[in-house]
Amino acid sequence: MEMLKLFFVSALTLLVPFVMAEVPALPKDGCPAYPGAPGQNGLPGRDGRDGKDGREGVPGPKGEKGDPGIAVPGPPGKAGPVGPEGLKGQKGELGLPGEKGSQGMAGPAGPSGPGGLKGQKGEPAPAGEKGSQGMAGPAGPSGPGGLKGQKGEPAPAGREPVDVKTGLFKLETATRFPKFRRVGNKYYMTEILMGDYDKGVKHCRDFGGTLALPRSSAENQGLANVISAWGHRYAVLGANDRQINGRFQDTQGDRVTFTNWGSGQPDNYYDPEECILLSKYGTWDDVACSSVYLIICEI
Ligand SMILES: [Ca+2]
Ligand SMILES: [Ca+2]
Repeated sequence: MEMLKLFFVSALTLLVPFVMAEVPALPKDGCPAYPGAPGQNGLPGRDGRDGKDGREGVPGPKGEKGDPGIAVPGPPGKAGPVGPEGLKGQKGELGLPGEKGSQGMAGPAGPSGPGGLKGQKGEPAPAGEKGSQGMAGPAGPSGPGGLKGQKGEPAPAGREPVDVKTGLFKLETATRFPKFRRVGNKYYMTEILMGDYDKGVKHCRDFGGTLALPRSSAENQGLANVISAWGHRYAVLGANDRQINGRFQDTQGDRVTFTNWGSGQPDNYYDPEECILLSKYGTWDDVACSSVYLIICEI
């Protein structure tokens, strides 16, 4: 209805100019009027307003399935939760050797090595100045017997001669050793005991004797024979030069007067050499007091 009304209004608007042109206007002063030439058509009118939307139509039939679209991967989704630990993989192949490292720090010092070999004996020193006169030597051997004297007065009754008693005492002491032998007025005796100087001094003292020390050439040879007879090569003698090098004294502290040094001895070679060995050949050599030889006592 609204649309129809609008239509009539529009048609009337278009017809008005033509109706107005056909009717002659009345003269103001009473003179007849002549119609003029028809005017030109007016300008077309403006477009009317749009009508209202119609009612919604019935949905059309379903169209055909379209062509498959081009798959374009979407953006990556969020990281999922951490999964359980996987199984241990297989051992990989051996890698390339690494570069050579820098030199390490020096290690701790090693243990000290074994002692070196004994050095060669040095050249003999030049002879020293003449020394002062030594002490008086031992008494010489007794001379030939004198003429028989006159008969003296009878001795008073008394004790036994000293030599007999001493001899018995010595013999009694010597028999306490498994091996003993008389040489002159002495007995040399041994338990076939090995030891150094200090052990020998103590051992012999415990038996009431002293460490053997020949006081004469005869005793020296007798003792050398004993060493050999008892199956040994050396014995330690009862003297030392611990107080003054080169000045030997016996176990009582008395200076040793008889000696039988081997060639070049005493030389104090291993500085110090403060004790003495006697070889089975009868020669002496100064040696370290810690040296171990056969211990022979005397009384
Ligand atoms: Ca010495
Ligand atoms: Ca020596």
